[in-house]
Amino acid sequence: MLEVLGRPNSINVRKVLWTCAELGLEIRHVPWGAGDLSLASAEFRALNPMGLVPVLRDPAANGGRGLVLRESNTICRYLTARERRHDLLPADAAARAEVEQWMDWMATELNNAWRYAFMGLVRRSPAHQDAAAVAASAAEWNRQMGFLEQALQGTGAYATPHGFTLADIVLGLATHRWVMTPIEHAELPAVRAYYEHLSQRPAFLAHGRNGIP
Ligand SMILES: N[C@@H](CCC(=O)N[C@@H](CS)C(=O)NCC(=O)O)C(=O)O
Repeated sequence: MLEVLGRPNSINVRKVLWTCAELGLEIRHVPWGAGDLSLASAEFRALNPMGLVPVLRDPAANGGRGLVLRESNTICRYLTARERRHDLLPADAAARAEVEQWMDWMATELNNAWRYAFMGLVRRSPAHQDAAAVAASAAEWNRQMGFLEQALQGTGAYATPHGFTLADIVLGLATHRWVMTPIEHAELPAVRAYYEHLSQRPAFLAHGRNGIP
């Protein structure tokens, strides 16, 4: 059976859990990084020397020799390709690139924008309590979310014109994080409507809009 390793309050783990649910995959979920399941342990480092979650184990891959994979976006793309679900990740190169540019943007520009404010306000990290830096991070976070607002105003529904895709899984989780973090939020009506629209999906309610920021 497929195994997804990683604590469920990690946004990167939740990308994989939500993707598995959309694909209808039966998985074993082991919450490494929570409780006694230390990411510093030799057992976990043998799977990911970088000590980060998520990790996917697919024992049936590579002709039965198995596959151990890290990097949340790569795992989501792998599972989608494995299941031949071109609705979630188009086969057409141009359409696929339109999906992937949002996945890359979320993991780089947007993630960098929210890090300080999120760590300070939600995780209450002692190293992220400088008020000016929190305010600057929140302002940049709102500015970046404005790009999603523009896109959603154009499509009227999802991030790309290609229906619900992997882009919406990563952006749905990012939107949830933005909504749940106690910053002064920019007025972004299309983003708010997107959040409600995604909430019609049971997998988003289970793995995204589930009270965990
Ligand atoms: N680029 C990686 C980032 C993975 C990552 O930063 N994971 C965090 C959780 S969201 C982690 O494992 N942090 C270490 C910890 O929890 O101790 C990915 O997308 O999978």
